[in-house]
Formats: sequence, C-alpha cells, structure tokens
Amino acid sequence: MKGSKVLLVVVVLAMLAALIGCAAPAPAPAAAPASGDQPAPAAAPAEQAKKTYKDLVVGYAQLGAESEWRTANTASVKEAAQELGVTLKFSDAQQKQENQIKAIRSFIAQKVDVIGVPPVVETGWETVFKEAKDAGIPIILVDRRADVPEDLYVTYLGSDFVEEGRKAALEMNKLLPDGGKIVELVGTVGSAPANDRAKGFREKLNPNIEIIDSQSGDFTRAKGKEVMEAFMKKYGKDIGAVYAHNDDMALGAIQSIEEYGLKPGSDVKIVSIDAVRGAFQAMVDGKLNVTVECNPLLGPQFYDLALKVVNGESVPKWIPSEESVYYPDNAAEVLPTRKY
Ligand code: GYE
Repeated sequence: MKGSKVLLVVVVLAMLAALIGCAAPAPAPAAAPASGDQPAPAAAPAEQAKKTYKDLVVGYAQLGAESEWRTANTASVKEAAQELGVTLKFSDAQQKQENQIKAIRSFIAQKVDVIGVPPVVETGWETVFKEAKDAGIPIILVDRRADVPEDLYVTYLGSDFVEEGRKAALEMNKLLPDGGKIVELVGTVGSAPANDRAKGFREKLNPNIEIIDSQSGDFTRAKGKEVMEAFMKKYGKDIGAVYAHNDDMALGAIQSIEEYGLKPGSDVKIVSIDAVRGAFQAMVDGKLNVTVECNPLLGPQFYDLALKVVNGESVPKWIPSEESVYYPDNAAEVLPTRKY
C-alpha cells in the first residue's frame, strides 16, 4: 500500500506540474503591467529623440575669402549659426585644396555631426569624403559641386552655374547685336563655377561673337585687373566686350580699361556674374552693363538641411538657388535693398 500511495503522489504532482506548465503564459514581447491600476509602459522601444539646432555641431570648410560673394557667404554661414544656436567650427582654406582637406580631417577627428564644404576645385575629393563617410559623418556640398560618386555626399545646395553662363551669353548677344570680339576672365581653374560658366556661355553665344582670349583671374579683383591689363595691351580697341565669371574680376577689369584710356560700359561692354553690391555701384556709375545673380546667402538653408540629415530625414540630391539678372536702369533703386 505504501508503494501505491507514493505512486499516487508522484502522479498527482506530475499532473499538477503539467497543468502549471500549460497555464504558464508565453514570455510576453513587452513587459506586461504589474497591475491593472498602473499606467502601461510604451509597447514599442522609446523612439530616439530628434536633435534640435542647439544639439548640432557643424564643421564648415570654407574655401577662402577671394571675393565679395565669398565674404557674404561666410557672413551668412556664421550669422545663421549664431541665430539658430548651432555650434559652428569654421576654417578658411585660402583657396587651397590641401587646406580644405586638412580642415575636413580635423572636423572628422572632432566628431562633428555634419560637414559643409564648397570644394575649391571639382576633382580630388574621393579619399577624404570616403574618410568622412566611414566615420559616419555626412558631407553637404555647399555652393560648389565636387566630381565624386553620389554616395559620398548627401546633397548639393547651390546654383546652376551652366544656366548662369547661358544667361550671361544671352546678355552678351543683346549688347553686341552685330557681333564682335570679346575676352573672357575665367574663375579659379578647375572649379565648378569656372567650368560651368564657360560651358553655358558657349552654348548660347551668337556665332558672330568671337572669344579671342580667355585667362583665369582666380575670381579676385587683383588678378582680374592684371589679366585685363595684359589683354588691353595685346588687343586694345579690338576688344568689344568682356565676359567675367564674377563681379570682382569685372571690377578689376574696369580699372584696367580706364587706365588704358577707354570707357568701361560703353567702349568696352562688360557682362559678369554674382550681383554683389560693388557690381550695382558700377552699374549706377555706368561702368558695368549686366550682372547675373548668384546667391551666396546659403547659411539658413544649410543648417536646415544639416538638421534634417542628422535626424534621418531624406533630402533631395540638389537644392538649386533661385536667381535673376540685373541691369543699370534700376540699379540705383535696387542697390539699397541688396544684402550682399
Ligand atoms: O561666383 C565667386 C566666388 O563659387 C559661386 O566663387 C561661387 C563663386 C562666386 O569667388 O565670386
């Protein structure tokens, strides 16, 4: 009897164990509330908090301080950072690619959230952009493009330089309806704006207008003046007009034309690009015929994009700037309203 009692206890215990086993709930995917009265914790893991401008640390590898345009661009980038509360690390590469590359590497070492860069020339960026990518730091191209595969930068914020060149040619065609000989002051050799402004211009220039010479003035007033001086010596009165890739070079050219004894704006027509205040003043003075606008005030849009990018929002691959063309007839009226 003793043996069967033990067996019974064992069987009952086994049945109980089986029952408990069946009744035990499967492990819940999320922790169940301990009691019905307590507020239930969120079912899904808490979403990552979005960053705000105040959390954002940005590196801006500025290319230089070569023109009025660049000065306005730098001011816009610095002022917008201050207004929004973004922490900005800024460097000036003095128009040297190696300095820009060094700045990008130092931003990577400092683990900034985003790097903004206007590449001084188009080529030679793959290695350093790849380093940023490997470190998980997005690159935003601001103002100038780089010739790199699309996965090495998140977006390009800037102008359509080919279109600016086309607009400049249409203006040149109007200024020289019977054709003529012109010279070209080219921007920094190998830069996107110099390459594209040359290309767009040639697309639309009338065939009766001949570009007799074309030299780089590196986007600066001093170099523009120097190159124009040489052109005046070489071609003199044969030059009907100048196409300058930016206003600063046009302003330098104006000085050389005057020193040669001709009148800029009438004897020698001038078409340039940027629409900075200095160009408006030259139009008011009758020394410049047209300026095609290129907007440097990219600071606020740059940070807007940077924030979107760090918060994982998708952004278009290119955000083009909106721009117009300005003439002497209303330059005096427009000048006081110009912000750069
Ligand atoms: O036109 C010129 C400057 O990259 C669009 O650079 C910019 C150009 C601008 O030096 O003035």
